[in-house]
Amino acid sequence: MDIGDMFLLCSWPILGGASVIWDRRTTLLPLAAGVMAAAVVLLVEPVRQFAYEDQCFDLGGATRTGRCDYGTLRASAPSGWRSLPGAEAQVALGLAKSRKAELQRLYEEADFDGDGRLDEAAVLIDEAGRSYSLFVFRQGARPEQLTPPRGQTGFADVVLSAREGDPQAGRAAELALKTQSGRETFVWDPRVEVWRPSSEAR
Ligand SMILES: [Ca+2]
Repeated sequence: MDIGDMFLLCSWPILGGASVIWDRRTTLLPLAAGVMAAAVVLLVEPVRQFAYEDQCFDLGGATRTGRCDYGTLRASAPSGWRSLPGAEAQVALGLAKSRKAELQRLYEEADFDGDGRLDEAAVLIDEAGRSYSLFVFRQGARPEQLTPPRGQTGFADVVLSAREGDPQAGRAAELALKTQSGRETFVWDPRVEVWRPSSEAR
């Protein structure tokens, strides 16, 4: 046995051990990567959900079963129209469904005419899915359509907001529809019981 054979004989256990470690590493590496990916998902998802709930709350909604909810229209929608949450409304109009769309506010509830009864306002979608329009449902009154039907263009940016009137402060109720091109405001005139439109540039 020469020096070369001696070296091979001595190094064999070392090489063998190294190969076992390497085999384990090749087996453990994907496992470790999987565990890390799962940990990231487990950490990121609650943070994402918390941010979504926070946004929903800031917009005046509440999350139910993980989705933002602004309330449901109790009044009967006029024939040919329906009230849908943001994401469903976007899909009905042929737009892509998205998490952001779930935060789109299309419903408001307040006492607009100051008679002590809660009234409702909603952006409704026509049954054919071709247009949307703003309606008000005051208790004891017929539904009022405040805007003409409009197509899907810019609908993803539409947001409804309302402000209850305060007769003591001389402030009338107001409905606002934020759109792509600006903000349309409708002010309640209690003397003649009509909504007066006024447009403001963004
Ligand atoms: Ca009322």
